[in-house]
Amino acid sequence: MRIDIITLMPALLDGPFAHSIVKRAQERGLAEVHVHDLRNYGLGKHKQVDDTQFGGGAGMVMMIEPIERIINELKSKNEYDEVIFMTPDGEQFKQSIANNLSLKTNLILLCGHYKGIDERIRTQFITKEVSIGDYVLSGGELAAAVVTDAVIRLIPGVLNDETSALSDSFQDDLLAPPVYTRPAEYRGWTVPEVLLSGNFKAIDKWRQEQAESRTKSRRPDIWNKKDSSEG
Ligand code: 6GU
Repeated sequence: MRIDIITLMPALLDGPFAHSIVKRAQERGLAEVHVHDLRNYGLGKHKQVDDTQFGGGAGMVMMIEPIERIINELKSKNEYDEVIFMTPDGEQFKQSIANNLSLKTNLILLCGHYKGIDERIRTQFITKEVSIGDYVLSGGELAAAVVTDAVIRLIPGVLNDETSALSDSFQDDLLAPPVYTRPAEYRGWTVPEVLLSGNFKAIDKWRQEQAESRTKSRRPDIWNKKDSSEG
């Protein structure tokens, strides 16, 4: 999988992909993340990328042409499954979207900034709009990092333990059960007996019950949706 991120703030994306699982995915040749500075595609000697909005009002708006230039350049080299605009008014990102995107080959993520982008970019170039939650970030970069991480870790071979992505919270609309490691007792704080029992049937049952009770109490919204969709 190849992910191309278009941004006016490439420095914001220096960190997230140079470490841990996304780094390993790239080292293993399972994913490539390319960050592109939109400024390089700006107009004129000032590399202009934004302008005031028609009709008046505060805040600059990102112009069509620089974005068209870079999208066309990328499309001339790769075929893209989706051109995704990162925006707080997009579809709320969730595990099912990450699962879906992890099956794609090439993705473009466009990070918005300032007041927004010329609406014609959205209508002409964008195939999907994604938000990571109901709060406003200064730009789409951190959201793009979130989506990139969530998607890349699902690619087969990226995680060492192939089963671990499947047991994540949300993967089956349940929160994950609690986990413990050595020592079995610390300052008198103990580990649930069943986990030390070696009885894997009982352990599975306990984990399932814990996952369900956690989901019920912490995320009744997810629990109730689950009931109605299964009933
Ligand atoms: Cl994708 N962008 C911005 N600027 N703010 C957000 C967001 C995206 N998702 C949640 N808040």
